[in-house]
Amino acid sequence: MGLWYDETFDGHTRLGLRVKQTLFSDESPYQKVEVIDTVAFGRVLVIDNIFMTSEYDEFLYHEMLVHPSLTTAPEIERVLVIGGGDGGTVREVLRYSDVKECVMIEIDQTVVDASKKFLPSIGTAWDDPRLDVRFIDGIDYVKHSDDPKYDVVLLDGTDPIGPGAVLFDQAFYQGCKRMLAPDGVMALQSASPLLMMDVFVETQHKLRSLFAEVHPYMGPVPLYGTGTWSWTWCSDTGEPLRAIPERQAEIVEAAKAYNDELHRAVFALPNYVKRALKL
Ligand code: SPD
Repeated sequence: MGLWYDETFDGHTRLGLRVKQTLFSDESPYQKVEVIDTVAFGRVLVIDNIFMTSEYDEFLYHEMLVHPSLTTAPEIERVLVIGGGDGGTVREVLRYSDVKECVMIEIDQTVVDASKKFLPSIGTAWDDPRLDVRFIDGIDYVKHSDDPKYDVVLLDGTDPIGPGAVLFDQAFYQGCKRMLAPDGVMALQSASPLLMMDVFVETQHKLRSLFAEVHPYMGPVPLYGTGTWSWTWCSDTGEPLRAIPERQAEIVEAAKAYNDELHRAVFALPNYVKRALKL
């Protein structure tokens, strides 16, 4: 049978991957960081026993986090990414020629160093001169920074468990909004509505208290619990379905999943989600 690595979700359900070998394992000052090589999902980044991303399905997550906001924001010159230490999110952001500067705030340098070494197919844009990676605390940054405002803010955090839980706090979202230009767009991963309905609904309420337009959208990510995942598009102006065709044209050829039809489709919510959100 060989060796298996399990992520246990709620004490009752787990997803197991058959492991070929462990490539990296370290206890950083913040968390346990591992990279395992698996039979079915290729190399997988694991943080505190939670599967973060895999070579097999990372595009489904990263393209969906990035492209609905980058194709709809009025300006995309300055982009802020919080988290995303594997490099998949900044890779997608830097596909746009209109992006002049992408600041990535990641608290844990161990995640970036391990990803650069063991997940080179995910982080293909580390050497892009527009990228500015800072190993500092994102909470502190959005609360106190006097950097110029950003056109787009993307939150690529972990699950709301352990140290990652603060990335789901109202105070953190307020800070992110403080860093956003008035017409800017923020997008974030917002958990699985099936597995974490409470977190999902609570997150929507927190965001609705801050932004005039809050639109969750959904798609598959097989590596994550239940395989059903959500992201949320937020802004005070603008509309999530009004994508700029020239921007889409620039990235669609390299995209493995994103296209205009999918952009429209992911915002269509199933009834159980609409009812939970009283839409
Ligand atoms: N259940 C795990 C959710 C992790 C979301 N973020 C992943 C980071 C990939 N860049």
